[in-house]
Amino acid sequence: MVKVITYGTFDLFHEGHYRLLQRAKQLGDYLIVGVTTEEYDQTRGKLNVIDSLVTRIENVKKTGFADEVIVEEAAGQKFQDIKKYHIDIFTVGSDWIGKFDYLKDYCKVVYLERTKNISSTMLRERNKRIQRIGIIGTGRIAKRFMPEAACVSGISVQGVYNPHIGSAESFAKNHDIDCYETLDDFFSAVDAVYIASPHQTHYEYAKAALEHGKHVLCEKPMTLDRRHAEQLFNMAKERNLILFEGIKTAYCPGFIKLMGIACSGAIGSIKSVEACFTKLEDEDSRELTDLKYGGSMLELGSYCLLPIIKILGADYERLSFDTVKGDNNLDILTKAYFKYPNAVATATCGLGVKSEGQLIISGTKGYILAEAPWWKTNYFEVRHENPDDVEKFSARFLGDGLRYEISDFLSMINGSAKSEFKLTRSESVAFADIMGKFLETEKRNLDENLGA
Ligand code: C2G
Repeated sequence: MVKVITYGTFDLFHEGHYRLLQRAKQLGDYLIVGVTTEEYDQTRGKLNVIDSLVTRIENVKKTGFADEVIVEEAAGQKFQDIKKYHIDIFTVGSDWIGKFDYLKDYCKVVYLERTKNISSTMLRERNKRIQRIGIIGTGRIAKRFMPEAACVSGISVQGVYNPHIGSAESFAKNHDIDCYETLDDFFSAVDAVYIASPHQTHYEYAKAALEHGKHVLCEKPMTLDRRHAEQLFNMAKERNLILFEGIKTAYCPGFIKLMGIACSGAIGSIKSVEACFTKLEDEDSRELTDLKYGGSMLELGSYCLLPIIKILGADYERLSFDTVKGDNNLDILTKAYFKYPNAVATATCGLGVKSEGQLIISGTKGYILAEAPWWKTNYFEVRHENPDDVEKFSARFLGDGLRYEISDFLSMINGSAKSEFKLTRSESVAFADIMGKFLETEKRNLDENLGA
């Protein structure tokens, strides 16, 4: 008798799960299915699981393919189960290719092709809660989105669009999703859109997506102009759609905790925020060669502006920028200075200059220090005059962290407003306004230099 084992969360049971179990059963004579507990899913960073363990087990049983259902409670259990149940074949979907090769020492490992499209008929009939998402753009950040989206229950990445069809095709092939020749075809296949294209294209794509009735998660900076940001938010509101700027830091648990502590009075009244993020880029990279939309501020500014605007607001009295330029006149280092009625702030970002990337929030009773990479907040300290008086805080930050914003995006689509405070519409508009002011200042400086 050939014994097969497979595992999964099987949340919001859908045709991908059904087909996986059907083929798993066909691999042998006896199929054991391990269903994950909520606790295990939390530790492995799977977010937004909706159905209870009991419901998920029932759904697996209803298929009739499982001869036995067990519960998967912890990492490392797979190896034990293989020994305990004398398993011949371990199988799982192709979204896990390579990840379970270590089990090959104990049994055969088979990756079954994952089901590419969760069909709309099935969604309509059985499960309206799964959102089909499409990606616009095929760059680095789009690649990171794929494994992160796989950690969020209730979302299915359907396909990708890029006007350079060759790039779309190879991305689709690598990630086992569809690609589309026209934007219309793309929009008709999805419920929501993730925009990960070059900065200057965000506005047009977001507008088109909203016009097609799609929810939008847009990479930062969402737009480079206040009016554009306002217009998009108005369009989303009129159409009852979610528009969400993807600054991952804003949604990660550690940063939310840090904001909570900062605003709790623990360091008194806040008088200064200093945020610095530097990341040395290759001289030939897009970030350092795109003369119109490259440079440090447009690339990294959103992260540094986030704690400043969240804590001190957008009613600053004065804002100015100083930049250091590379040979091609792009800013390799930018400092933005904010003067508030009773506080100050600086945002420092560099693609061609390296520095200590810290977030320091100073108050009348103490300060908060978050070391780099504070934009992936997993640890920070609250310090006081007495150097021994240090409170330490830590929080989980899993993977690339995009899963947190994806999960919040999804829960907003599903009607929960609980995540709205993490990055508000007016904060996003303030960021767009600052980016616009930065571009204007740069243009003015360039004109003056040319005139001189
Ligand atoms: N699956 C699929 N097609 C889809 C979606 C999922 O074939 N469109 C497969 C997955 O590859 C997995 C199974 O269905 O083999 C269950 O998927 P999930 O519920 O998403 O569980 P997962 O997080 O993949 O758990 O220990 C847990 C396992 O390692 C995998």
